[in-house]
Amino acid sequence: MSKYDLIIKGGTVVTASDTTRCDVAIRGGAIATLGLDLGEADRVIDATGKLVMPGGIDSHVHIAQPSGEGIVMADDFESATRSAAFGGNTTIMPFCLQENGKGLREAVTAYHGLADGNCYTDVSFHLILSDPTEQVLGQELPALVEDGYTSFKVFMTYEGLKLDDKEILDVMATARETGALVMVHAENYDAIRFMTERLERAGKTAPLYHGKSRPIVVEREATHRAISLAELVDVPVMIVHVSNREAMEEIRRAQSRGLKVYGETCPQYLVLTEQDMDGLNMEGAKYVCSPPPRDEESQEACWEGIQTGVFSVFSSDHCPFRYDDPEGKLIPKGRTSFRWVPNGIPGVQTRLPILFSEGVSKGRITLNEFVALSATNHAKTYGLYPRKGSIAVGADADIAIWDPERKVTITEALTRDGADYTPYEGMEVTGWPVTTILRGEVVIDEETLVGGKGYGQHLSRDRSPLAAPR
Ligand code: DUC
Ligand code: ZN
Ligand code: ZN
Repeated sequence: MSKYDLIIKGGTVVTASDTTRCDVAIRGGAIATLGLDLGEADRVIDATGKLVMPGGIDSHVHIAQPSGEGIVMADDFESATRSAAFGGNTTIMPFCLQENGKGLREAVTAYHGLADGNCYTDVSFHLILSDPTEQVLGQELPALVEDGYTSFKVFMTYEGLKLDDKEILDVMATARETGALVMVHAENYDAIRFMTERLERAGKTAPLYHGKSRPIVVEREATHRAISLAELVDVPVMIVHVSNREAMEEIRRAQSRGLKVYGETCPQYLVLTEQDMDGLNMEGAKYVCSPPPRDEESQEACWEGIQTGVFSVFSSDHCPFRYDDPEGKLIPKGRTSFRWVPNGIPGVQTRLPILFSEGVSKGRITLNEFVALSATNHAKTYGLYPRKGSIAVGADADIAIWDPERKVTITEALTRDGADYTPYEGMEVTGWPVTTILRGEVVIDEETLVGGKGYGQHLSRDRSPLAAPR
């Protein structure tokens, strides 16, 4: 019998802190040894000339989430996790949405019904609180945190999802008591309603006006308010999907005052702009997401936030709808106003190639920063570390092997999610994940799917030290 199940030989191992020429030996799904001349294994993968990095963790994706009457999300757990694996990911973190008037536990049970046995990667659920009743905050939530659902998202906008400030304070207080982390979608609901009504009255209803209805000030104000509420409660907070300088500066200022305020940005804020929503007919709907893509200055600001550590996590906010589909972006009501166009774009597979190419290959970030932003910081922030997010003895053998020189043109044909388009069509990237390994099992082998659906598991998480009050 061989000493190991698998050895990855000849590659350069990159973690958030180190870059080392060594081999990786795996046994029983975990990393057993790092070194040279490790001996025999059942299988050896030659990674000469390649980078051996922790499998990506995407801590912000939406799968099979109810999204309004007549609208259906493009992915189920099978297609989303398949696409994630092709993109070099080994864990993704979708949301369990509490539907209004219903309980949270009910939502969690329903999502497990959809996910269990259907995943190519590991998954771990966040919760979305839309109805924080006394029962939910006093009983359901503490029990769920105890069970390993240690983070939840609140929305400051959207009909049916939006919480008012008092409700957010109540949720934050519960997070403080239970040790969970609150994620905030920061946009001002009333300001968006005000702008939307004015634009519609002026006949400005095309997808382009989605961006005009929620300008930067709307996000900046809500970001400031969310941080202030968290400060009042003395609880850490994660501001998700930050799109521009003003919101980024709010987070930076809070961090410089010693507050535990974390920031996330996404590919759409680095490479798309508002102009993408200005397509012929309804083409612009393909890029409608919230917050909306901004302008080139905002892209620069997001890079600055990445380079200076204001943003510790880089996620996709994968939220896929088919384009050419009356249950997707072309829902008939969407032609009457941007307000009805489903918000969200696909991107779980393209997140890391875009960050690698625009970041590492173009010299904006180091390889180690790439690993921190793509995996390690997600694991640390959300209570998966040290089991996930690094290449270290004893950790799960979750590994992506990258060809740093490989040039690829992103196309719809290449993306393996359930959407019928990619917002990054035609983009050329340098650097591509070729092999993805989940807990020692090869899922993607030289760009071919070989893994079994159902090997992916749900992960219950610890409370993160980053979620503890100061
Ligand atoms: N917020 C998200 O986090 N994802 C998609 C849509 C939205 O508003
Ligand atoms: Zn959001
Ligand atoms: Zn999202």
